[in-house]
Amino acid sequence: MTHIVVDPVTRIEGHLRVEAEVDHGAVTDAWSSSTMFRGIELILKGRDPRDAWLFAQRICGVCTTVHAIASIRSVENAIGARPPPNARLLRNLIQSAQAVQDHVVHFYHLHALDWVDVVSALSADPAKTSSLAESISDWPLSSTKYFTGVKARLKTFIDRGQLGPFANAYWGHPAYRLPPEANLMAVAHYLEALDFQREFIKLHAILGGKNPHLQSFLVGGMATPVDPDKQASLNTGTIAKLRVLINKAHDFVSRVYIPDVLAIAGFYKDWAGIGAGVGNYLVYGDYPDGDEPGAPLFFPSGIIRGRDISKLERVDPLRITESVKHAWYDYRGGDDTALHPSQGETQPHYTGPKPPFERLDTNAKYSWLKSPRYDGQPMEVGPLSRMLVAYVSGHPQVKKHVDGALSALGVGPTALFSTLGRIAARAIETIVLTEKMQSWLDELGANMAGGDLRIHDNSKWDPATWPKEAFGAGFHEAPRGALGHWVHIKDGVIANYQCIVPSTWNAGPRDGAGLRGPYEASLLGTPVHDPEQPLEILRTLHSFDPCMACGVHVVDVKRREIVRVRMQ
Ligand code: NFE
Repeated sequence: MTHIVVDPVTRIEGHLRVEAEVDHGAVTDAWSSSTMFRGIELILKGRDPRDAWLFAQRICGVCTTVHAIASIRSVENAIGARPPPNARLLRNLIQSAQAVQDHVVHFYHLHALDWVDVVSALSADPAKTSSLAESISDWPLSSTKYFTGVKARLKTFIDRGQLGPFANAYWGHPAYRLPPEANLMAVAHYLEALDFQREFIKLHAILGGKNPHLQSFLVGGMATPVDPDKQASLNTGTIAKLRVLINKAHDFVSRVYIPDVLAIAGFYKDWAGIGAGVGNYLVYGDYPDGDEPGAPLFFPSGIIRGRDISKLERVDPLRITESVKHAWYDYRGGDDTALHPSQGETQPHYTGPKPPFERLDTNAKYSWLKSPRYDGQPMEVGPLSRMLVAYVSGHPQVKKHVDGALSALGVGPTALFSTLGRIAARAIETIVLTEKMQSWLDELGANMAGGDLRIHDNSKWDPATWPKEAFGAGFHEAPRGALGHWVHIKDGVIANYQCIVPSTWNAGPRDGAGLRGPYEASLLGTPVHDPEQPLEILRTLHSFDPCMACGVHVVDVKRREIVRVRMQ
């Protein structure tokens, strides 16, 4: 039995530590620990709820926008504000752009190097790489000359000993299986994806002033003026620019991202049987396709339990609780209570070992993440959950792409319950969104052309119109999964605020009943060829696209004052 510590897990956002027991070449137990503390809930107390989104959005710079949207929805839910159709469409466009950019960056820049051996690409034959690329896609950057250039660029990097983004990996590890030509093709697309994501996210700059942390949200609507004929508004010209960006995204995703995922997956089909995890999938649903309460959601909500895709359960958010049995927090009612987020508490209390330390005491508290549960059960959230729930709901676009991917790989739907399933689901979600974005843009253009320029409902803007006390919940499908914000407003200010973010669902520690969280459960049985180079553990962890910054914030263990900020 070997005890492995992976700390920090790199190529993620934030700080994650994983400890695992390995016996006879496979993981027999695992513990996931987030090593930073988030304090945004405490910062929000006493503030004007209309300002909350500006603070909440700073929870993370990777899934920027998502906490703004969840926050605004929670406040709108509490005070009864209803955004007009144009605001819904602007939000759908901003959210979907966020997901598309985030998923492309995740696949190429955070995850691909677990499957692609960059150093092996140096021995690739550019002519054979060109034939391979042309056999899987009609993407124009595929000539022998092009790949010769990429190879030379890579060689310059490596000869200088400055691996830059390619440093700190397990190059040459026997678990890498791609031939050199596939590795070179993937490296070329890694570099292209850098340019793609920078260009595509201009959509956020157009709709929100900047990226990250867009500035155009507003409780009750949006602050992006729309008028086909005004220079200072979103007008006919900017709609045309957005259309170009969306078309280019669809092009890149359908001709590069999807073919790469299928090509790489073809060499790693055994990973369709590894990394399944808890087998319960939770989706709040998102992208409203109408303006009345209860309007259909483009990605439907639902729960699948025990990998049973013959049944879909309705989500009841009142069944959500959080446990701090193994998290560095106190609850007034003690460690054995589990609280609904509307009654949630954030009382940090670090009781772990003093750094530097070798091992966490995993029988005690061991993470800054709480353990969210639904009906007391751990739930996986994210693109795989969304695509499973949509697939089971009979969503036509999702069904088309899921069936296409399964038949291309020659596997059945149960292959989705795996590390590879998460990767494929993320790619499928990206193509489905790039297809759908056009229609939201069309709808927005048509509204503007028809003279509907409303972007904000200000009937609830004045706190005098609010109840003396109100509770609200805001739900959103962030790139990494189901996100919820809960707000309690009293006398016009925030009395309590709680967030349960996707990475808390997925990366949280064991709960009061000792049940493992999704990361912990998904690592069971993972093969580990060499405990000194736990590449396989990274594969499964990265397939969730971890973001600890969303789950936590910043702590200085010596409690030194780093900066003092005075707010008026
Ligand atoms: Ni910081 Fe996040 C997303 C949220 S966390 S990345 O997506 O919410 O899982």
